[in-house]
Amino acid sequence: MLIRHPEPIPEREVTDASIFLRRRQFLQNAAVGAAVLTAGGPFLAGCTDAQEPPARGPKLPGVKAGPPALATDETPTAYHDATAYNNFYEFGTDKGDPARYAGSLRTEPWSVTVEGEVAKPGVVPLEEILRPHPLEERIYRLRCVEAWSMVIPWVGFPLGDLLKRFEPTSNARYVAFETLHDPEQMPGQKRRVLDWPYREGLRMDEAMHPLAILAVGMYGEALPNQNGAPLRLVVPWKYGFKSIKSIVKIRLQREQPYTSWNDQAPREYGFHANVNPEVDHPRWSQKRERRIGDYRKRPTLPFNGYGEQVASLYAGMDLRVLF
Ligand SMILES: Nc1nc2c(c(=O)[nH]1)N[C@H]1C(S)=C(S)[C@@H](COP(=O)(O)O)O[C@H]1N2
Ligand SMILES: [Mo]
Repeated sequence: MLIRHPEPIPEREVTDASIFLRRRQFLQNAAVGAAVLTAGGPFLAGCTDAQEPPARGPKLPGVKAGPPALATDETPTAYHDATAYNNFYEFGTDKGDPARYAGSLRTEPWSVTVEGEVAKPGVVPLEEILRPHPLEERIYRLRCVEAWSMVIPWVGFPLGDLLKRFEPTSNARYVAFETLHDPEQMPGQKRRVLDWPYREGLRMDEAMHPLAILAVGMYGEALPNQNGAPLRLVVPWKYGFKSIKSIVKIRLQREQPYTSWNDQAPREYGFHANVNPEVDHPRWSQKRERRIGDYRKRPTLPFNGYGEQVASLYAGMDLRVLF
């Protein structure tokens, strides 16, 4: 049985997702506070504040600001919302499942297989993948096909800079990506909700576009597992499902690759999947979106607001078929 992206819940029926999340965080913190109190100690008694943020990791060193022309000045989504309201079906299909269960993913050691139409294929340890690339902060909008959105300050580097190192041949017209497939670490893979592993792909020209990045962090810190540690794709002008998480394989090839959502439900999810408010999903409108943290919906922008940068990639194509 195929589990699809859930239909967005009508505005009037929801408590805003972030309010829901904060409420749950409040309960968690209350539990932690209670445990601390039971342990006693005058010093720890001060830690019962329900607003206490969850433990955060160390800052990634040496992160520069990315090109200002590629950043949005919109306010980033609250860290808690971006790390507790996720789609990562390898850990379950509820929005809170990835945060709850992704702790079983082992991100060290990690290596990435780069193969296909390249002069220098290899199985490359993550350290080696990252070594030559300065890390940049890129503050991007993320628009999920389910009609919610966030603003996330990613830390990463251009995908194209990595691909060039492997010397693509003239036959490299597409790039295919795969997520880890290991049901012991990713218990959601024990259910056939998707044809595992999760796979995505880009045309070569899309992959070489400076907006397309590989992220290793967010909010200045290493990626939490639920956001796709240790390495995930971010393609901000496309629906979020293109931005594949926890990548173990990158294959350059002549043919358009298999991609999980498009191949399993082609009438609902396109290969290109460029954000397009004019093309409704068969089960809901794409005209507006709920920015997590806001109450009212806002209009969705063509190419998620990145048209100035990327529209030329699709010159002459019928944008309605690009959903
Ligand atoms: N491997 C994998 N990658 C994935 C998904 C997934 O289920 N598995 N979900 C996608 C979807 S639908 C979205 S909206 C984004 C969500 O990214 P975030 O949780 O970091 O906001 O991840 C994408 N990448
Ligand atoms: Mo999504």
